[in-house]
Amino acid sequence: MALQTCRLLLSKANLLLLVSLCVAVDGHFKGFRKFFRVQYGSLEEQWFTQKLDHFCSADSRVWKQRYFVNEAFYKPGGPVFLMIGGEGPANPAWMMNGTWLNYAEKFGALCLMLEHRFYGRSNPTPDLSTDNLRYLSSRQALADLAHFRTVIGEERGLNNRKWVAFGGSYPGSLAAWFRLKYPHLVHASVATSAPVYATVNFPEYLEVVWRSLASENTECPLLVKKASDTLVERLKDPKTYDNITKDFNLCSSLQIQTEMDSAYFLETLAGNFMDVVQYNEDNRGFEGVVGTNITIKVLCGVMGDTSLGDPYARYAAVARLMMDTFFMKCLDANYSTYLRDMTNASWYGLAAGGGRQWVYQTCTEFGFYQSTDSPNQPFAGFPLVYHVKQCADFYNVNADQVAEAVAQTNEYYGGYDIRSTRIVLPNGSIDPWHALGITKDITPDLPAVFIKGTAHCANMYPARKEDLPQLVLARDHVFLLLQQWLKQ
Ligand SMILES: *[C@@H]1O[C@H](CO)[C@@H](O)[C@H](O)[C@H]1NC(C)=O
Ligand SMILES: *[C@@H]1O[C@H](CO)[C@@H](O)[C@H](O)[C@H]1NC(C)=O
Ligand SMILES: *[C@@H]1O[C@H](CO)[C@@H](O)[C@H](O)[C@H]1NC(C)=O
Ligand SMILES: *[C@@H]1O[C@H](CO)[C@@H](O)[C@H](O)[C@H]1NC(C)=O
Ligand SMILES: *[C@@H]1O[C@H](CO)[C@@H](O)[C@H](O)[C@H]1NC(C)=O
Ligand SMILES: CC(=O)N[C@H]1CO[C@H](CO)[C@@H](O)[C@@H]1O
Repeated sequence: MALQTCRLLLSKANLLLLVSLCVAVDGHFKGFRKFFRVQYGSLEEQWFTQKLDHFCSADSRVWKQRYFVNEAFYKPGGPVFLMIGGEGPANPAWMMNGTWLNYAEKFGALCLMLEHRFYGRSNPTPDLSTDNLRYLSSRQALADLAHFRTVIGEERGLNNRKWVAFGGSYPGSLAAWFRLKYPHLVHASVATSAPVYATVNFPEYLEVVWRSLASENTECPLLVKKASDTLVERLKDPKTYDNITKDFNLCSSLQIQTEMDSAYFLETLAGNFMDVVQYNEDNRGFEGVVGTNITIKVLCGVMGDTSLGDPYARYAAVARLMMDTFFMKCLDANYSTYLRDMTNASWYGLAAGGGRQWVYQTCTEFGFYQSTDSPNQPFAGFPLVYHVKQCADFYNVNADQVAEAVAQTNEYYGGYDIRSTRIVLPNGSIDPWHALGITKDITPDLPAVFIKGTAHCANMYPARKEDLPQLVLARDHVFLLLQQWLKQ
């Protein structure tokens, strides 16, 4: 989100706070542009004229889409690398760091990054009203990519160059689908941590969270479960609310009026673990992301620290650690506030960083709801109905419509059944998203690259000396595939 190229899909409750996919929020990068100018001369943001609705020829409205170019590595005759933006602002940090640039250097590639419509500064409509969000979809985004590819190819004389698409998380799926749907425009794709299968209910996410916590310490998820169960039990008795308010440092005294209130509160707390697991030890610091030193090891350390009291007290200590890390004075776990922010259609609203847009895409295309509906996971209290109800609350989309939209998405893209060539699909074993990814080679031309022990999009981040040997190998593996494919 995130995803941007790859934050994607964190728990929704934290979207308001943390949106920044694999290519994260550019707001963190003050002074960044200045540095760019010095380094490369031409890394300013640029604007591309795009149609609002690619599927209605009668609609001639256009808007400006943001993109970035890095020509530093380009050698005439080289390929063109296109980084696909996702569910958050495109972060120009990716034009300066990232594994794809190492590849670009070796292949003499021109590097482009296109921001996704409706995210960051690529704002096609005057606001984010539900009516305007009709133009937000992966299909429109792919059509944007196709038109961008065609026009830039003509303008810069790059039509007969080989184009390679890159993306992580939701943009990873877009990278695979771009090759699938527009094979004449893109020669190969690197689709990292791509959830290619849409599903309304996604309880497997929290199952992987259990396993990833257990891989640190088998006790850890059991302690989390104990804490979470205690909390759920206490929530049944309003006399405990004053204590809970203090324990979790809530911004206003806890009131539970509806199931949505308790579910939102419980999901927010679980989100601390979900986000840390999803990004565990990823090298995201270069994007300006804070809190990268909070790892599974740190959280399990707190959960195992008996000096802090019972598991419930340690769970509260984790929440306070996260607040300190993200400079939050208190925890706002109020569904009414969330509802108010998520329904604000202004580009200046608190959810316009991507939360309102991304949840709309889940309601109208993907589902992906990280529910507590499986018994084999540590949390409780935010079932599928809670997630789906938000579609109605925020966009007036009902449960049947969500189910139908998700089925259509799989019908349109094929889900796991990808029929194409030259798409590599790396996955990380502790990333909860791998459960919807491609985990086995489909054909020799559609290989999966499995990276044991790494999290979401790990192979995209800049290399560093602490990287696991299998991560280094995975990066080399992708390089060798590209080398082979660029000769074809
Ligand atoms: C609130 O916490 C205090 C101090 O730990 C404890 O004595 C009291 O019983 C708790 N109140 C309720 C209603 O659980
Ligand atoms: C949540 O926020 C709403 C409006 O913003 C307010 O009326 C309500 O009292 C708050 N509830 C809690 C539990 O803080
Ligand atoms: C990012 O790239 C710049 C310029 O090449 C370099 O100076 C910097 O050390 C890199 N940062 C990271 C985190 O790799
Ligand atoms: C993480 O880093 C921040 C900033 O450097 C530091 O203040 C904090 O204590 C660190 N937290 C942990 C758990 O290491
Ligand atoms: C939406 O957010 C903007 C920016 O924060 C604010 O000015 C506006 O009043 C909000 N609108 C509503 C209806 O709350
Ligand atoms: C965790 C996971 O699903 N990993 C899979 C990633 O892809 C490889 C194939 O390269 C599978 O063997 C792994 O099981």
